[in-house]
Amino acid sequence: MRGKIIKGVGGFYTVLTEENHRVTGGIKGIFRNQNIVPMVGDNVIVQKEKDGSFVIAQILERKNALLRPAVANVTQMIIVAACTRPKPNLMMLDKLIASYEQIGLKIIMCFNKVDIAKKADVEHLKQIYGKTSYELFFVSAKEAKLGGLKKHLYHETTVLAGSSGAGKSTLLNAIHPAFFLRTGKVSEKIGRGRHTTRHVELLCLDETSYIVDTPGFTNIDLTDMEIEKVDELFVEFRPYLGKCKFTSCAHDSEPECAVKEALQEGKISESRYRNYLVIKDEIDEKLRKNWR
Ligand SMILES: Nc1nc2c(ncn2[C@@H]2O[C@H](COP(=O)(O)OP(=O)(O)O)[C@@H](O)[C@H]2O)c(=O)[nH]1
Ligand SMILES: [Mg+2]
Ligand SMILES: [Zn+2]
Repeated sequence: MRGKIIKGVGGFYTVLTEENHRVTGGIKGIFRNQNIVPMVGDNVIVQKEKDGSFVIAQILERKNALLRPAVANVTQMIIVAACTRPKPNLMMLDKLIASYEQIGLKIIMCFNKVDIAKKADVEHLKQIYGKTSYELFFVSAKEAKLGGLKKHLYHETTVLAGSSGAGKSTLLNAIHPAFFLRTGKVSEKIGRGRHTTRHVELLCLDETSYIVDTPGFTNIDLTDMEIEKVDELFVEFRPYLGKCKFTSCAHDSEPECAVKEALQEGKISESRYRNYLVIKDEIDEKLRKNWR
């Protein structure tokens, strides 16, 4: 039988089969010797053994494998940030975006809590991210006003990313109340408890639509980013790359820089441009530390 791993705990995996059954089992002995570790999101072949138990007999080729959270075959990311409370950390947001661009994932931006946001906060975010090519949604998860976001979740394996408190779990509950995700302070308290596990789980909207909620990140690893290629990770820079006077232009203080011209013309936002420079500085600093 073919199926998809939706959960894995202690060497046991729950697989949603194509016949829409949930079966749980371990992996075939030969895998263990080969050091192959199945991941949530893996498409697999499940076998029924003579004793009635199930084993994963084959892992089909992965299209990609995200590390945090550990999920295979992700097709898109929805980056969730609150318009306010907490005030969005645009530096962190741009780092997240860059890290998913690096993997080549499709990105959707979702700004939540419009119900309590000032018009100016919303306009500010629209100004900045409206200059990227990402689809933008301004929503109120609390009031279940999702502005057409839900239809983007079908036939995709979506990971929700963004800092804790942005409203990711509330958003998923608004999309599909049967998810029953813990939200708010309660979940934070439970999250710190000793007995809590933080296993990644694929939530099924339907047989072809999966979503992963994440607890939220605080730091993003930029170590495997190439400093010369950070500009490519900023989508709205791309039309200008290769058009600067110097082929190795870092778009910083060089003359006749096409990226800086686009910035002056307002085609690239100050905020994104500044964060681009900061990301490069941080990579540079890390490289230097490693050399010492
Ligand atoms: N006013 C308002 N509060 C929200 C909204 N969405 C979530 N919240 C609140 O924000 C807090 C964090 O929400 P939660 O879904 O747990 O965030 P997560 O950490 O990203 O999963 C909770 O107290 C929610 O009730 C919203 O659209 N409007
Ligand atoms: Mg949550
Ligand atoms: Zn340049």
